[in-house]
Amino acid sequence: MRGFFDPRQLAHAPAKELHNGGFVDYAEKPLRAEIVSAALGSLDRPADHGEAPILAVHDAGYVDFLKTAPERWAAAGRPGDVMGYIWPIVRRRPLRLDRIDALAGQYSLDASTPLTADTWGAAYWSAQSVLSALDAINDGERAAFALCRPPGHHAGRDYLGGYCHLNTAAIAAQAAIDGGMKRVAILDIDYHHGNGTQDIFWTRGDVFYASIHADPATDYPFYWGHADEVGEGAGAGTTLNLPLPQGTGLDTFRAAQSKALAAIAAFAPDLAIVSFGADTYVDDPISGFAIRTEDYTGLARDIAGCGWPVLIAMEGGYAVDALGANVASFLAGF
Ligand code: OKP
Ligand code: ZN
Repeated sequence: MRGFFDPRQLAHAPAKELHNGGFVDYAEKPLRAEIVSAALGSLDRPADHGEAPILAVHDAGYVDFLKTAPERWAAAGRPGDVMGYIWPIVRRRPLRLDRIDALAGQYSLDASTPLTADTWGAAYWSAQSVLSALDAINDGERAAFALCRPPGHHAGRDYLGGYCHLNTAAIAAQAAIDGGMKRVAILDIDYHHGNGTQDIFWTRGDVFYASIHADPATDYPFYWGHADEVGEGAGAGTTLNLPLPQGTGLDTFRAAQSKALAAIAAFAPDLAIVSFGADTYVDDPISGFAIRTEDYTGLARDIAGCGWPVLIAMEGGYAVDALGANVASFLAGF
């Protein structure tokens, strides 16, 4: 299987994140990608597809914010990474404010996703990696892997969050459709619900979003991923949320995945994109499922057996010691 990764994706390295009322080391560290890249060996560098496929999904003002916020932050005399601390949840009036703190609130979902001067470049090449994986599928590969880091599924059209800036799965899905595919399915099997992907395709009938994740009543992102969220308008019925309790192991997870695969089969996609997070692993430090390294191969086989071309985009996975083996186990199923 061909895989894609660019070393420029490593440069994004925020110092700390806000966690449980204090600052801790940033969990989404460059080492994650180094370990996966080393475990897989031959990953190719992506081609540069430019900004157009990014702007086909993301708001231009938001993209400008990602590019310019770090220098504006520094110009305001701030020593650390860019982090919002006020969120315009009330939205009383459509104000257009220019103060960096106001913009950080407008364009972010949480305070666990700091920006550095290297974030835009890393996110840009993460998006190029997923676009090159799509190229490989268009060239006839049945499966392709993108080592996306930073990850993408929490990023919406105009917001960052959950360690994510550009929604790589969404960028690939939109590019596939713009390239002539009629229907694309996204299967999100990261431990966390992919709120950004869901939001982006909420009213779309041509992109099916199915997610298996920890119950948002107990886990991030809390406000998305409940079972009654099914899409609206032309997208009514093309969102499927299967929340599972903390402690979920292989059997329950696999049964949920079979349900998702059956729903996707009924949708008859031209392409399936898997948002793959290895944070369902039993020893993941920030998650609570109980999938074991050897389990990932069977889960991937179930997906491969459906017969669609499959693009695998990396999302989370924070147990760095096991991350290489977990990703290799999953890809072995294809
Ligand atoms: C990203 B992905 C405070 C809690 C914030 C954010 C979790 C993001 C997970 N540290 N945690 O889905 O793996
Ligand atoms: Zn996750």
